[in-house]
Amino acid sequence: MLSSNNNIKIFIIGPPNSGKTTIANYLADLNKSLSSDYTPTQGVRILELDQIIKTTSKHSRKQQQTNVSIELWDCSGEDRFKTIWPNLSTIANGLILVYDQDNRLTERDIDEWLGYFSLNEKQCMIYAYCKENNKKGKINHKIPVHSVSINDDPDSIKKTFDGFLTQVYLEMQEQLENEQRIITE
Ligand SMILES: Nc1nc2c(ncn2[C@@H]2O[C@H](COP(=O)(O)OP(=O)(O)O)[C@@H](O)[C@H]2O)c(=O)[nH]1
Ligand SMILES: [Mg+2]
Repeated sequence: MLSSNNNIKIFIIGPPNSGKTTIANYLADLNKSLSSDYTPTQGVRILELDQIIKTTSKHSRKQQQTNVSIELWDCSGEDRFKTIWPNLSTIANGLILVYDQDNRLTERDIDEWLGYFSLNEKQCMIYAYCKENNKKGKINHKIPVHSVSINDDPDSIKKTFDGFLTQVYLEMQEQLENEQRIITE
């Protein structure tokens, strides 16, 4: 199926209470103050944001700007909702796994979380979320792991997200070109 490149769906998954909703709200410019009451997300909530992606054309080397609309799918981390993920994986363009650095995941846990979605490495990113200035819980994985904190350095969340978005967009473009090549061959 040919996909439109201007609508990008990014799924945010990870254990309950790890910071997924906080990060999604921050990226969508919703609320910037933290509430101490924890309300687990039920199922999934979708946040929409518009953004400009800057890339360099492969052919002319010219700078290009593309307006994209992004859907952030902020998913519940509870086990009972995981069964629908393999189906949703067909519409996902990118996947962000968030874990709390105080409750770090093992490499195997990470593979299990990412395994619900059949996306390639370029379509995935991991946030090691830090609530209390503890930057020790970052683990190594072949998927890039970014240690982030909303209190300490919120800009790094935005910066790493923007970089990831460009990577996802380029990957979508490549997949679209491959689909078009197959059709015209
Ligand atoms: N102290 C502190 N609490 C935080 C921070 N970020 C998030 N929280 C709290 O951690 C809890 C879980 O966050 P949430 O984003 O809802 O996690 P989710 O279940 O992964 O969506 C909430 O009560 C947040 O207010 C932080 O930087 N510092
Ligand atoms: Mg949540």
